Amino acid sequence: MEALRGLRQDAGESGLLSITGLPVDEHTLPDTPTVKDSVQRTPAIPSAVAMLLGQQLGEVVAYRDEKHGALVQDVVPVRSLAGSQSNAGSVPLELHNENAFHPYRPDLVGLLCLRADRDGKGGTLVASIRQALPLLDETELAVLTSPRFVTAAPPSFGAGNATTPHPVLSGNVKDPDIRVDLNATTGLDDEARAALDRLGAALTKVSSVLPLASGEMAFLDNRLVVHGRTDFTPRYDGRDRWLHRVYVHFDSRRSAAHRIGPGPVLI
Ligand SMILES: O=C(O)CCC(=O)C(=O)O
Ligand SMILES: [Fe+2]
Repeated sequence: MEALRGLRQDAGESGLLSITGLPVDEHTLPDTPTVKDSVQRTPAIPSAVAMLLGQQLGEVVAYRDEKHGALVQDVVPVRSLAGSQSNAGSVPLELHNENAFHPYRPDLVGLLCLRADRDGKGGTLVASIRQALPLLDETELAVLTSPRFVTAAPPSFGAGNATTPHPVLSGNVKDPDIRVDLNATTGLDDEARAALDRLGAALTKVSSVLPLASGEMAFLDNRLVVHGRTDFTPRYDGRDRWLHRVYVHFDSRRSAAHRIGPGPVLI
């Protein structure tokens, strides 16, 4: 509990916290889902664990237009989406803040591993802006902190809609927040595009694989950390890699205008 409180206060250099030894029994788990937009709606121990830890940290929220607005979502490979830049793909997934296009993106992303990739290959990639910042120079930082970037929404959220121009780095210049999706954010001019390339290279350089084991849950501070995924080889046989995902907001009041009624689902 102290570690969870610590994450809320300051997520440290790596911007994440990993909790191991959670009650997930790989042998009694059902098959890994294989269909698109799979979610957890019936109670089970792993989904309860993901919810309880998420609720301990803040308010678990979801988005109406993503995975049916369910609070606990499955991250599993789907055959028809194998080549997509999405959590259902199995090609390399580029580094991104979760829902970077959204004005009320999650503060934390929680990933609970039910089944790790059997080949030990598929894994979450993480990179913290705190580690990448020293690799950027003053000129690049000046560009990245200016509103010279837009981020496209994914198809499920009505593709074609892009954000209004936003900075990629904001807040304290010495310890900024990051808002970027290397697959969906574009610079509006040559200088902005060049600075974005440099940021992408710096993040890639400091990125590492988060080796999530079954029964391990990581919470990533989505204001400091971008994440992605390595490629891997799913078999779609019920034994593929399987994560539960939850999103956490620290202040649920802030997104009131984006909520559907009083519940935790955002538009
Ligand atoms: O598969 C993963 O490890 C992460 C995929 C991803 O970006 C997500 O679930 O938000
Ligand atoms: Fe993601």
